[in-house]
Amino acid sequence: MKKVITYGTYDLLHEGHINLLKRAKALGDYLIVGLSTDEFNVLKHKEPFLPYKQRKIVLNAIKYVDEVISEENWEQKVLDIKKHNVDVFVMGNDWEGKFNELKNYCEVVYLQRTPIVSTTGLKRNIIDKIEK
Ligand code: C2G
Repeated sequence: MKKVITYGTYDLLHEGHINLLKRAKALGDYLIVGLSTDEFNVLKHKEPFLPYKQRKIVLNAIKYVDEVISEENWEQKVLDIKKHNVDVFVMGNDWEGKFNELKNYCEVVYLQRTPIVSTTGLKRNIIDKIEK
């Protein structure tokens, strides 16, 4: 079984996230998502709308996702790759080149980001609508 892993905050799920998860799953048979905890998002300078518990429920409901683990720090990826016998590490190409050291442990693939869509943009649309 070919195992794929990817990481992210996955707040306010949108087409870009789904496109990434769909293509990541297509690279193997089993997709693990390392979901950023609320505490790790503070380190990432991100303030998700949804807390980790809710973001995990949403991800677990997606047909491309086979397992969700917590992402608590920048350093855990190598341990995760070894622990879960991961064959492919995938990220959107906004991270192009940032995780190349993982090539010592598995294949590293950066996939084209879906243009235009972003959680930040969604948040702005929601706020604009509320303020109207
Ligand atoms: N993504 C995408 N297209 C978009 C938006 C996001 O392909 N329009 C991808 C990102 O490239 C990433 C994944 O969807 O691979 C999750 O996006 P985020 O939740 O924003 O992830 P991020 O905060 O970048 O966390 O250790 C890695 C970090 O946890 C990555």
